[in-house]
Amino acid sequence: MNFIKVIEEQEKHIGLIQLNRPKELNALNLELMGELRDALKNLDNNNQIRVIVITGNQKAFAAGADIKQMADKSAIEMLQIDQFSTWDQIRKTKKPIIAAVSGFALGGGCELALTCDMIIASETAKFGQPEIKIGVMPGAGGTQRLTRAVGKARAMEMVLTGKFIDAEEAMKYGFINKIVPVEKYLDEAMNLARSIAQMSPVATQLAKESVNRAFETHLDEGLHFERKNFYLLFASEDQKEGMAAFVEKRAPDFQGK
Ligand code: CO8
Repeated sequence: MNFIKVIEEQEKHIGLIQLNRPKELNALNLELMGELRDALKNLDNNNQIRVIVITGNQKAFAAGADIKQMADKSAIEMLQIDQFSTWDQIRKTKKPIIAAVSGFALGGGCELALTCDMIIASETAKFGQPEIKIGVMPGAGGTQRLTRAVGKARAMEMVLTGKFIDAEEAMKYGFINKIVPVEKYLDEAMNLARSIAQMSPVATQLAKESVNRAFETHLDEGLHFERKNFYLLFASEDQKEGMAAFVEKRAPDFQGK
């Protein structure tokens, strides 16, 4: 791995990925994205891991796709490189992913944070879709996910002017979970990861899938999907353990089965 660092079990049940191109503000080149896709796949397949945290460094989560790598490409070359198939695979990660964001989360970096399931931001975080300033537009889901997250008027403003918003605004718009002092953003993301890692991984996986379905379908189909997953969980040992533990007034011990 040249552009990311992976700590399989940062602590029990939690996988940590750090984007690691600090000099380029973690600009997302094709190699980095390939490494990220592979790392997420490995963590998703690792039975010991229940939650994944993705972070950058204090100055940047990621300042977007690598502009230098794209600058001279033709439309056909971009089509053939097909970088979005990598993004599609990342989106299919079954385990919950928390983005721990400090500094710049711009363009593809903002889209990557939005691809995660929750965002913990430092008070220095800056989110934006500045692609319009370099003659393009968001391409990794920004026009869709940002719009669902913040509503049409705000998404239009961000996408059409390229303006950055700070953590306070992002919180007000409802697309991040929490703002913390800069020295604590990773700790806070780990705290959130820890609380999710205590739950049944079978239940968290199906719950994530069901919440995501709310953005992909109409209510009737979404409710049907939720119900099927709810029933399915009664086939898990974790459901028996969780409910027995409640009745017996003890903490549950979930095994992911
Ligand atoms: N691509 C390539 N290099 C970058 C990028 C980038 N996105 N961002 C920063 N860098 C490099 C700079 O070129 C500089 O390198 P060098 O030292 O060799 O000149 C180094 O990182 C440090 O950057 P700055 O000197 O510019 O640092 P500042 O603190 O002065 O400014 C900014 C920070 C404001 C973040 C500034 O770097 C900036 O505006 N960056 C570009 C932001 C941007 O436009 N992002 C959108 C890119 S397009 C995009 O994301 C399309 C997404 C859809 C496809 C997704 C596929 C992955």
